[in-house]
Amino acid sequence: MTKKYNRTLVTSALPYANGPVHIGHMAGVYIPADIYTRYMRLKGEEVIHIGGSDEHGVPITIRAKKEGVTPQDIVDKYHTIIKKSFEDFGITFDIYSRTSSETHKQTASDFFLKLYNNGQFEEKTSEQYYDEEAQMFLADRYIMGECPHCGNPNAYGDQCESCGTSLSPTDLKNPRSTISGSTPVMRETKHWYLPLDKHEGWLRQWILEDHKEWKSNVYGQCKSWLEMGLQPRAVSRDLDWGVPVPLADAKGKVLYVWFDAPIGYISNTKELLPDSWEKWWKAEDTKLVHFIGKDNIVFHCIVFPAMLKAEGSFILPENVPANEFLNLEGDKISTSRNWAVWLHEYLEDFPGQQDSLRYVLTANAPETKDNDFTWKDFQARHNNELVAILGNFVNRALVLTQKYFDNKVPQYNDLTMPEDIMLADIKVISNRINKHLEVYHFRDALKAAMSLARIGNKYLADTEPWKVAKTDMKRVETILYIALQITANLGIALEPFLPFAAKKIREFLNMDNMSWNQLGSMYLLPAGHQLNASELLFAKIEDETIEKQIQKLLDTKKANEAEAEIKVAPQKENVAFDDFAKMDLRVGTVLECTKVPKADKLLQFLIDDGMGKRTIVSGIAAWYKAEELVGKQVCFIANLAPRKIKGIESQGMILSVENADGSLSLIQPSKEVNPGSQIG
Ligand code: B3M
Ligand code: ZN
Repeated sequence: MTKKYNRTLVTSALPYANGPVHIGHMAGVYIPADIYTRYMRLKGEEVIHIGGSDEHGVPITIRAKKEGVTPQDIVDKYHTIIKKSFEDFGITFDIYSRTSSETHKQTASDFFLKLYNNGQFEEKTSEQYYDEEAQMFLADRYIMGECPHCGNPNAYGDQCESCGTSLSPTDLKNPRSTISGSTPVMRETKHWYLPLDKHEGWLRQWILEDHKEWKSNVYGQCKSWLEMGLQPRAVSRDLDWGVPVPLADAKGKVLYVWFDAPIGYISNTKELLPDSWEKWWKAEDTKLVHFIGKDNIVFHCIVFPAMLKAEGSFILPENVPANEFLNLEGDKISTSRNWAVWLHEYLEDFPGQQDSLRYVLTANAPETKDNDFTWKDFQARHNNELVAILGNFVNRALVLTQKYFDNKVPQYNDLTMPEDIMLADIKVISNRINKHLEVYHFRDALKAAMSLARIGNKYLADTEPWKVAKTDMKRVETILYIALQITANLGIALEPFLPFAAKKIREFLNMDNMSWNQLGSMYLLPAGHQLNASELLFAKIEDETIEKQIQKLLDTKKANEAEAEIKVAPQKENVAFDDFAKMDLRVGTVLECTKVPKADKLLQFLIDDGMGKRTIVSGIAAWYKAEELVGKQVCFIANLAPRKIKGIESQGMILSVENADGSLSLIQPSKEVNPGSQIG
């Protein structure tokens, strides 16, 4: 007996605010969540869709350090970009908030404290790498060293990206801190752990017995996690970016991002419904559905449910219909390698064509296994399905009505045999769309919706109203009456999938209201109903448009390969400190700078070296204009024996660094110093 729910709470994974959203996010999480939410709304169900940016975690702090900004700068930038992308693509959240909000910090803190005060955590002291220079404990991604498996000198503390082995920091040889470069030391630190092992019993029952209906990819992953046996999981980290652990003896510690992020669903609901959020999260007649990607299954089916159970007052998810991954042109989508189709960039190249991408990402969705997005397939599906089937049928039905009946719905006469069968088919299709949507089979649901257009095209091809018009207009009235009812059904059926096209169809039909339970009816538009002017729903995508996209990816691949080619020069032999101390390194101010005649690489500097003036010749003319360096400060070796370069006596060497692409950039003090200051 299926349980009766009075409301549905839809959540979709909170994307990390350290980069834009791409087609993998959309296919995996956000289009499915939006289809389901729109469907529930269309049915008149009480439903809310909760989303937001996940703004904590080490990747954000690493990006901030790399860009020389604060983590808040990073999340502010990408939260805005992500939010706009979702709006542009018609992903209908009831709220899209963020985990750096005050409401979230308070909610996550309170949640932690309730579990802490109820003794739901285990406290453990363990040894962790500490950077004495930076005076901070090092999260796994802040430690690099030699991979014990493949010798990669730049393996991370949690994984070696060249052989893929997952590691822990103590596995690394010659570990070094990515913050200060120094060798980290082990130091004791205390953290709080959620004892998942203690939740194993009820999780087994709840998932493996009570939720056999979950998608096989989700059920299977949970089963293997449970068979491996669950371990206590840390819910805190030594970091300065995140929700502070609300305990007196937790200075410098924050909630682990995967503890605080799912609580973001709750805090965002609180923001949306300050007075009534609890019924959505605590009443047994709420259906909670999490839309996520497969890498988040353990957090949404095991960790977060254990947190909710330990807290004691929350409901648990009814379903977690996670999708698998979408690849791009046969390769894994990767933010760091820029191997992605970014939503905001797609819209720059394909303005107003959100539905083409929504269509292909749904028709090709990785619902039970990883799938691949190629630009050729995108073009083929757009041209052969959206243009040739959907757009073509709608256009013919409307153009013929304009031509024969002055853009008004014609009379409806007796139906002969062929229509009866076809009309029955339309009813069957409408039921099929509902059935697929109910169980999150969005690919099948979209295919069923598109079959309405296929039936319409076949009907017009079989009845040929343009020929019949010569002899029997009564017959043409019936044919076009039916064709318009099918068009009206498309204006409803496509709403969850292609909201922009569905809206246009309804506008062409002058269909101001639309109710989902009318789907399958052949009486949506009464005879005499005035239609509006119409236009083509979709234009063909030409080869050169696609070639441009493919070329863009090839350029990215080349840039990645070039970067991968970069072999960092091996470290030179160690030198004794005394030898190093013989070098006299100084800062000087550029008084004059000119190009050396007939030497396109050389610049001649006159430097104020604090002791007087000196001339130095340097080979950086390819990368700097002489005039832009006057007044700047440069680092140089003062006691390098003078030598003649192109007849000019050069007294020392100006220091610059050579990048992988061979370009040179000057080494300069980060602040103005007195000329002649010594570098040590
Ligand atoms: N920020 C997204 C990811 O793993 C992660 C989801 C959190 S949902 C609470 O890509
Ligand atoms: Zn390795």
